[in-house]
Amino acid sequence: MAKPQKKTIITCAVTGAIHTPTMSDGLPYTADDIAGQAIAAAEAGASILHLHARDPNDGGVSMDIDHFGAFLPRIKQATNSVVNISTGGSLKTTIEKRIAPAMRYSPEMCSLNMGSMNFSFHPLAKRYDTWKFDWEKEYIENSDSYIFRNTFRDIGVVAENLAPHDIKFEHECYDVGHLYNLRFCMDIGLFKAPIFLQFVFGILGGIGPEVDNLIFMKRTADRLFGDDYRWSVLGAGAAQMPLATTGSQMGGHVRVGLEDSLFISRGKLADNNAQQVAKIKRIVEDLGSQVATPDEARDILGLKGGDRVNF
Ligand code: KMH
Ligand code: ZN
Repeated sequence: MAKPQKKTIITCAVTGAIHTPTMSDGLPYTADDIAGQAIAAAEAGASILHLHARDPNDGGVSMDIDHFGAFLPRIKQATNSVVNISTGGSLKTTIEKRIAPAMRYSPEMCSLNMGSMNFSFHPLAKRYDTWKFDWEKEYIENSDSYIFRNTFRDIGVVAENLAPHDIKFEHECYDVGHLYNLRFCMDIGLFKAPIFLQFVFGILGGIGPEVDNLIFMKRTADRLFGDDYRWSVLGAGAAQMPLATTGSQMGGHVRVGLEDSLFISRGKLADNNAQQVAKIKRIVEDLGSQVATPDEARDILGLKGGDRVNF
């Protein structure tokens, strides 16, 4: 009998906030555009939508529950997608503010960053002369002195406050040490298997986007978590499509979206998120896998179900 084809989950990170200023017209920041692009990404093949909110007046990072509330119900009505709310906030937001949207809307998933780190994108400031909004240049220039704070206590605050909501975390691991942080958190009972790892490559401050590093992260995860984990690959910037392709061939799931790269190919800005989703879907299918539907993603990750969210 033929072996069933592997199902690959595509996550689309639609807008971002921490390190994605608005210098591409393709990047959505109003509720209408975030909802519209999220729905189109779902139609193109994304079964998980990783969502940040932005202030519609200036495109700035927002953890305001009303800004999330302006697009979440619309996405739910129009798609069967799994909604994943970010707890990343900006590099200046407190952990209490960062969990407020997930507490209010109780999504099936939310992100959880697994360690404190430098998280810098200051080299970008030299590449642009014009900015859409006043805050962007200074925010980007000063990112060389920001610390993305995710201490063990912060991780505990997220885990304990969100535990009653039965939310599956997208554990974002930007370096090998973050896998060990997660193992420690599991040993003290903060998270239950199966866990979902997002290996993040190419952030300045984290591990670089080389295939060797992907293999190293995967081998380390195998050693620490055995069979009790699912995993996905996120390459920032130019590494996005190549690493997603390699990761999918190694048995992983993939994350694309304008949050992590504004481009669709070398030097060419993407018009929208759906374009990137369609591209990785084409690649995954051409290489012999199938793309998971939202219900298949729920099954693979052990999610609580779209009827148990609060929006
Ligand atoms: N864009 C990722 C590299 C979060 O939302 O919690 C960072 C991120 C963090 O996705
Ligand atoms: Zn994010």
